Amino acid sequence: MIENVLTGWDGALCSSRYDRETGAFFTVAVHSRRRGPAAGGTRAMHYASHEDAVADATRLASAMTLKMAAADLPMGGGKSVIALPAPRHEIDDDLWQRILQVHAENLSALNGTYWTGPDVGTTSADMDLLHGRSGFAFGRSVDAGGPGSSAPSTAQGVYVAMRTAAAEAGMNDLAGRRVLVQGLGAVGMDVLELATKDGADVVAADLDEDRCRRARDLGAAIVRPEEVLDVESDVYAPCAMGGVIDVDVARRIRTSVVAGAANNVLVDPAAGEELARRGVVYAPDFIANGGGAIHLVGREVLGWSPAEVASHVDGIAATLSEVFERARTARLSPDRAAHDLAQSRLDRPAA
Ligand code: NAD
Ligand code: PPY
Repeated sequence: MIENVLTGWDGALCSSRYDRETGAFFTVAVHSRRRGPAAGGTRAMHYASHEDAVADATRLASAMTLKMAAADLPMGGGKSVIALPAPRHEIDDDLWQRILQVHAENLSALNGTYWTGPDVGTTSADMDLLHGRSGFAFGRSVDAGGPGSSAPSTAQGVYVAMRTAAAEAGMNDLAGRRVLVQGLGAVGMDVLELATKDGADVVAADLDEDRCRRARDLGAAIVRPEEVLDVESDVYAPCAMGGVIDVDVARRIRTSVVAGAANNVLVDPAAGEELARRGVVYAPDFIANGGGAIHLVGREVLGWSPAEVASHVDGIAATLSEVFERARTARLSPDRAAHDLAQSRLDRPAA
């Protein structure tokens, strides 16, 4: 029941709407506005139930609050989810445009309480339409006057996080190390390229054959999606969907480092404790994947140049080192230490 999702959530607002004409079910979750207006992408996909969509939106919005605070950005956390009437690839362009128009109405109704941006299932071109109709979308295409896709900055941040976590696990660099990339989308493919350039031995998986073919051309070995968690690696980079590591997976996964782009990688804090107990170094997702938020908020709110964005994305290394240091000193899992760090920044809202 949706009520059960919401009674277990500490966010500020969750607003849902069913549009009979398109068959799409929209949820905008605003977790916190303590540091500024809430922001986070719009995810569009097919869900098993409306309850699952609301649960995804609220969890993703909570993660955005932590991400903004950890990166010291002057925004709160929010997210929207469009539960589509069919898988994204089955939605034709005419229906998609009508769905986006309804979502633009949602953004206008919230009048800047929540700013959106791209996420799984939406693109910069979609942000052009949403921004044109509401004025509350980050991440427009360069042609429309925006900063373009956040994915390259996210990938760079994940790569920095991988290297920092690998050093924490005792590796000098990624050369000759086996890096397992799960999901070869906008972020995962760039992560694969960066790791390959570093001399890593990359193994990758995606549901999409074309993406696997491209990864093979870039030198990666391909495994089937359902085999990923059985593959032995030095670094595992979850770059598809979240919820991939529960306690059982944490107990058996054969890797030294987990550092990827997916939001909400851990099913619950106990999975993070189990990884730490086994000595697997986990780079908390809301720090490792903060590059996209740094790109969007840096360029569009703070007026940063691309070089300033790049320097802040590289700063993910220092934030992560602080997390590992806290974890060691306080004998906490890095996940717990990262929550504490983000909370301490939330308690001192941005000026
Ligand atoms: P994307 O939709 O471009 O790519 C996701 C890829 O994962 C697709 O190629 C898809 O086929 C693949 N995939 C889905 N399920 C899979 C499975 N079970 N096994 C293997 N592959 C699977 O999305 P993206 O923009 O690359 O984002 C990836 C993840 O990173 C998402 O969880 C997203 O929320 C998160 N993230 C993205 C950004 C960004 O800037 N794009 C920022 C922060 C976090
Ligand atoms: C994410 O980083 O998960 C996002 O949703 C991207 C984003 C970041 C900041 C504003 C809007 C979208």
